[in-house]
Amino acid sequence: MPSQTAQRIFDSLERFRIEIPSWGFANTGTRFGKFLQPAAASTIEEKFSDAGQVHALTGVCPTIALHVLWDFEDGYGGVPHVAELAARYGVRPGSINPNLFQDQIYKHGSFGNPDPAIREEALRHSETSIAIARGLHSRDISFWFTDGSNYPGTANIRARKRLFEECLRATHARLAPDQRMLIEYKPFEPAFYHTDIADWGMALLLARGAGPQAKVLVDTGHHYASQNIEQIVAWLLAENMLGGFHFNDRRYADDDLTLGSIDPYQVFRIFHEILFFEWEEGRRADIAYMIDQSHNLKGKIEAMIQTVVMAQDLFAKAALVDYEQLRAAQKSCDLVRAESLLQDAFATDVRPAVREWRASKGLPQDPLEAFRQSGYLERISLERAARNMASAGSYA
Ligand code: RM4
Ligand code: MN
Ligand code: MN
Repeated sequence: MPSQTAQRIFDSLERFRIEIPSWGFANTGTRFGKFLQPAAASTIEEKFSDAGQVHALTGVCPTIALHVLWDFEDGYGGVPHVAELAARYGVRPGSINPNLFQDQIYKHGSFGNPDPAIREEALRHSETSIAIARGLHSRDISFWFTDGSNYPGTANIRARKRLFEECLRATHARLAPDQRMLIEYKPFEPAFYHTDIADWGMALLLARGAGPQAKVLVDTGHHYASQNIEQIVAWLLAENMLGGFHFNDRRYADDDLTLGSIDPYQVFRIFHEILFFEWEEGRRADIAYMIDQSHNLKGKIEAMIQTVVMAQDLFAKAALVDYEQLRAAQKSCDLVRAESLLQDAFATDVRPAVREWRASKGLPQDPLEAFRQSGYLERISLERAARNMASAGSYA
């Protein structure tokens, strides 16, 4: 491989970090049930331990996203324990994800709920989440709302929009100057008729209205089939409103499949838009790259390593696009040349250089193989099996 290409790959890997979600290590399922895995993590300590493995083997996952409620049973009281686990397992707390959907009170919504007492409760939870983030030196609080309705006429869509604007502004006012709030959108599920924050335009308007520290979070699974996600990314970048990603792949809906398992070229195109923007602007985009996946059939740690490796490969490929030539080809409307520049970069086998980079960092060249050899999975399977297999496999 010409050394210039290898150098570009190395440079791209030096800067690429991706956050893994605590919930990706836990038993999860579908609406129809859970398939229990003997090695799944069920405590916050086990999640940190598993995340620590992924980071130790890949070197690029220094932070773990945490879900309030699932990871902080005692709310703010859990902060010292989590800080201690972070030190012990070598991964820092990353984004803090409030949970405004699970409690019974949220049946008709949280920030969009017509009942002021429930909105108050939701605001209190958001405040706690911000305090947890501050206590753990986490910058980002990622909000995902399930708010919406299932049947026409049952909700006042405009009134709920106003309520969201108010509550998001109130939440923004609680942020410390160095914190950000990320607003995630999703077209449907669990609401099936209307969702209050259904797409990137709604998230963008609400983030703008909330205040300067609010940005949009793009979950790649949260789009209608065949939607052009990289265009959304390009627009959000141009508006300085892209805060971060939840990466996953999908075939039909919000499937939370392994990144790049269905359409790696799309992930490449997303990375390309970001790197092209950075080259043109001469500055880094401040983006939190995060994974939001749940593997109910694959081994969880293996799938997470597979995801991270795929993300690195695709990011490195995107870094190989020749921007000078691309700009010239776009200007002169040389369509085939312009398109080929992307295709050539995508077709480059970056894996040998990525392996070399890992070796240069003292990391295993093949993190998945290293994990399989490590004996970690066998050990935790023995330790956790009895508890896991005794837990509920059904949601009924
Ligand atoms: C949602 C959304 C959120 C995630 C939950 C578990 O579909 O993607 O980001 O926290 O799932
Ligand atoms: Mn998500
Ligand atoms: Mn999702």
